[in-house]
Amino acid sequence: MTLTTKVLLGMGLGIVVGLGINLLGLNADGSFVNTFLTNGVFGVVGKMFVNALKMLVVPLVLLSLIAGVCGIGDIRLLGRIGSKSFVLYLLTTAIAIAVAITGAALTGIGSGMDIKSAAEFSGADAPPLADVLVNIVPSNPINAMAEGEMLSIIFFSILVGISLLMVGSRAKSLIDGVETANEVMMKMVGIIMALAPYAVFCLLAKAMANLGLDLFVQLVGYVLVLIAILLFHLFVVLQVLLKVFSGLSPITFLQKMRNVQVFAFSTSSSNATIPVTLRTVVQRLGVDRSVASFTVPFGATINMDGTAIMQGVATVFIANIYGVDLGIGGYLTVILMSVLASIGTAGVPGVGLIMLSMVFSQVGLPLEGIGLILGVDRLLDMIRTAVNVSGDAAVSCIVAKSEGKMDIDVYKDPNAGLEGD
Ligand code: DAS
Repeated sequence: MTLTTKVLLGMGLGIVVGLGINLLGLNADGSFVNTFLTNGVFGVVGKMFVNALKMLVVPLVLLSLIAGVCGIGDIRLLGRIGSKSFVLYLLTTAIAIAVAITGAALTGIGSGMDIKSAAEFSGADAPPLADVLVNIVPSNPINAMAEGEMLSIIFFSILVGISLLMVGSRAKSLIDGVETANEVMMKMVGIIMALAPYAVFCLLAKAMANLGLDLFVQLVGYVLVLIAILLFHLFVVLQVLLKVFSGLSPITFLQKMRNVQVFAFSTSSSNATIPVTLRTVVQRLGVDRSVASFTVPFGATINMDGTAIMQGVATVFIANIYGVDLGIGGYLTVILMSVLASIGTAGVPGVGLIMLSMVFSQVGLPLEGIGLILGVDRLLDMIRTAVNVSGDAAVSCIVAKSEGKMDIDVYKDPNAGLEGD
């Protein structure tokens, strides 16, 4: 049984058990069920899992960013191709998160839940945006890591990566060490995510027992709005950008990207999909290998439009659920955090959720809110990973076309790259 199946099973069982407890009236304050199950076993296991997610954030961002920047290999590559793809990746992610927040705010998902009456959480005020920008440059990087100041950690990590590249071959052993440490972090993410089915059961059982059908209906709204915005970004935003910036046919692009999207959907991992993305972008879409071999892995590391969309929608949803008014400054901070968080998010299953705890911390939302959406996240991760890799391929085409490093005949040939398939 795959992890995805186990998580979905945990989600279903958690909802059934939690709703059963709620509807049978077994969750009265002080009752056995409330004391030993809802706020006992379920609460403890859920909080331990959320803590484990938080535990991963700092080392994961630090190492995956340094390794990602070092992965560029040659500082000179940061020239035209590097800067064009970097700007386009940030642009698509910023558009994604802005559309996500606007769309989620317009739908009002999560509103009307008086969850504070559960006396469980209260959101602090989001820090002013000016303070957020000042804090990007840490006065003490070690303290920033200890305090989980993520913007500072992201700034410091990128600076370390660029500096390692500038040192060149003498830093090779250190770069190899960082890359190995990053692999260790990926294994830790895998271990924590393997526990997700049990945590999902406990978190959803507790949430449903305390909040009942209202929350279930709100969760359905969250899933539907998020999927709608993900599909809008994939089939409208990315295709308009492809057409406007390269003149290439969006229909051809989507037809040829289908296999890549299916692979990304089934693995929930941009990194695992890199070989498939690379082969398709070069052999089916006609992008010159010298461009694709940089833009595809670079995109898998720093470009996560689907993840940023999830973070935007989840932030609006949880802010509404807990009655926290983020205000314009708060949402601008979320946009900045999500764009930067997506840079620091490695392309493996579930890391978008781990980065979400970073976004929540920055804007003062209760981290326990992650427990409410954790159960449905695995399915959503599959869809947003397909969106992530599509963004990587679209930008690769735009950059290659602008550099005259694209074989248009291959792009237009429906059978290109299918030899031997
Ligand atoms: N699964 C991640 C990826 O590989 C995205 C995420 O976790 O949001 O792109």
